[in-house]
Amino acid sequence: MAPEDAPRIDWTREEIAALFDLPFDELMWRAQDMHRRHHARGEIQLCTLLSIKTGGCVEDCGYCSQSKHADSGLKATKLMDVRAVLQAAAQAKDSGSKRFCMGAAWRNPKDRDMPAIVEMVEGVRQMGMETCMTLGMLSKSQAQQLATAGLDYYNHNIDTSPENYGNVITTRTYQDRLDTLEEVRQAGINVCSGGIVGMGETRGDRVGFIHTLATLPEHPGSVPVNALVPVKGTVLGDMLADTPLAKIDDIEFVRTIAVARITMPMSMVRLSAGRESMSEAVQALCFMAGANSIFTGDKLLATGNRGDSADAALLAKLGLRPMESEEPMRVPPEASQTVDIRHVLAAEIFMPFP
Ligand code: SAM
Ligand code: DTB
Ligand code: SF4
Repeated sequence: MAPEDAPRIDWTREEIAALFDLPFDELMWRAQDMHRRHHARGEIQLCTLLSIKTGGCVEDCGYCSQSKHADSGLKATKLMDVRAVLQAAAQAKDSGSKRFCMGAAWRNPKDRDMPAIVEMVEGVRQMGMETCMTLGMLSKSQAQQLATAGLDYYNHNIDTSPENYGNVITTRTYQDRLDTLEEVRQAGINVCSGGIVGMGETRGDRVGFIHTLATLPEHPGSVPVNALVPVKGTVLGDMLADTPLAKIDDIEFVRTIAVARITMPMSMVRLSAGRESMSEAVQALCFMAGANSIFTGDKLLATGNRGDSADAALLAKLGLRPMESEEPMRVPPEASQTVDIRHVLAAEIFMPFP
């Protein structure tokens, strides 16, 4: 790796703001160039999400339909049965998913939940899929139990900048989130952390959001960037319904993806929630900007998603391929300068989903 490509964790806010300020074509060029240096070009990882415990959450995240504080009408459920989770995972594998993410609407897991959670991780790993869990805050011992079970990634988002955080969530602090990320890292589990744009935050908040992630002791292996899905009955969903102008500008969303790619070159950048209402052209720009993972299927956790056939058609239209390997292929910079015949061949024989 060329020295200028080594991941940096000393980014300043000024440098990140300057990236956001670049002319759009220059920003896109730099992001795509960085992407090709570190990732197999044209490959998108397909992930499936399953809500293993829905609704009734005591936290007050202003975007979330699963919070007890929201008036979204969502019915709370108990933790799913291990067998049902493994059945859903088997179906996801059959439809081509390489990564299975399990999410629970908890502030944190209770110790009595851990044996079932561990069985879920072990079962999904045995199917050969990458595993990710998002269960809220973790204690050291819970992080260690998940690591021992073989969990690949733990998702816990910082969601926004430190300054904006208190406008979105009051029941746990930014530091609580960073502490959980540190427990996860120390347990040896890959960190998955990102956030939401389109919550009425400023450009400065988006700079601060990326700055927090890009200056962690190690970059998160995975960075989900969600576009707010406005849900009626949530603080932010209602705010957006009342002030439609607060909706994030499409180009600004793409810029956020590009800056994430440039500042965290090795990370998977996941184009996560919000694709259902995103045009295909904007999604295509996000892939050009370096997003290389999506959630497939017609449901995320509690909200809708585009569905497999629409996504298969989009990837085919764009000539993108579902990622085969579990981990992104690290392409040495020298190789990225020349045409790699494997990609050409793969593109020629590409069939959308298996
Ligand atoms: N309860 C756990 C927690 O918050 O850590 C795990 C699940 S939670 C649903 C995971 C993430 O999904 C949140 O941190 C947030 O970034 C994202 N999210 C939740 N609701 C969303 C919405 N309406 N629109 C966009 N992203 C959302
Ligand atoms: C993340 O950052 N996005 C995914 C995953 N992590 C768990 C979840 C998005 C949830 C969107 C709203 C919902 O369906 O409840
Ligand atoms: Fe609870 Fe997670 Fe929703 Fe926040 S985002 S209310 S912690 S389920």
